[in-house]
Parts: sequence; structure tokens; C-alpha cells
Amino acid sequence: MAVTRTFSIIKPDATRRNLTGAVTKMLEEAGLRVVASKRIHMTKEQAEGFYAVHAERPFFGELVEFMMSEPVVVQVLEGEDAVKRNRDIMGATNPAEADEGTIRKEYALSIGENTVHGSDSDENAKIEIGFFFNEDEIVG
Ligand code: DAT
Ligand code: MG
Repeated sequence: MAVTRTFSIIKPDATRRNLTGAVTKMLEEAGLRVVASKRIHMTKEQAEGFYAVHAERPFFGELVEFMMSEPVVVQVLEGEDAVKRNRDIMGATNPAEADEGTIRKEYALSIGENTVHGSDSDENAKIEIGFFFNEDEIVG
């Protein structure tokens, strides 16, 4: 299996509860390396642009407001099969359905306030990384 990259966001419900370190520890223990990281307060334009694929969903407005509500930590993660590895440690979107030992099972508050974002494919990982990082900010 190849070493690849994925994109992660530690969401406002987690930064608000001072869980940046706790979440990052779970990512690292799952075999992912943080090769870029920055704390930002998303603008409306960033939140709407990032989640444009969900623009027609009924929860879109709520999702955008939530992502702008507090700072987030955007990260590039590297590891063997990074996209799947990250999705596995994140757990299901709805924390009520997340497996034991996953980040969302441990920390998510609801389907909306679910602690972490992770890319769902290598192709989307590239796009999402490019949305927030320049190549020279990523130090592998
Ligand atoms: P994931 O974040 O697991 O990739 P997704 O891409 O389907 O899930 O949705 C993106 C985010 O939108 C998700 O993390 C939280 C929010 N969301 C999804 N479904 C929702 C729903 N039914 N109600 C409220 N928010 C929802
Ligand atoms: Mg998704």
C-alpha cells in the first residue's frame, strides 16, 4: 500500500472544548502523520466553497454557520492509505452509528457537530488540501 495524503478538519465543537490535542493524538495513534496544520477562523466564503457539494442539502445553511462559529484546525495527514485510515478512525458521520474507539464515538455531539472532517477519496483529498494549503506549507 502506498503512502498517501488526506485532508482533515478539527471542527468548531472540538476546538471549543479544547480537544485539538486529544483528536490529533487519536489521528497519530492511528498511524497518520500531521505534515501541515493551521488554526483558522473560516469565512462564509470558505465554508460555502469547501462544502459546495452539499449546497442543495437541507442542512447546508446550518453546516456553514457551524463551520464559521469557532476556529477550526485544518491539517494534511500522511500515512499508508491515508484517506481510508482517517475515515476508519473518524467513525460514521452520525455518532450514534460510530464504532467504539473512533473519534466521533468518543467526542462527537451530534450528526452536525461531529468533531472531524476527512476527505472521502484521493481525488477529493487533493482538491481539499489545495483549498487551504500551498505546497510549501506541507512538510513531509
Ligand atoms: P462526512 O463528514 O462523514 O464525510 P458528509 O460528507 O455526508 O459526512 O456530510 C458533511 C457534513 O455535513 C457532516 O460531517 C455533518 C453535516 N451533515 C451531514 N448529514 C447531516 C444531517 N442529516 N443533518 C445535519 N448535518 C449533517
Ligand atoms: Mg464528506
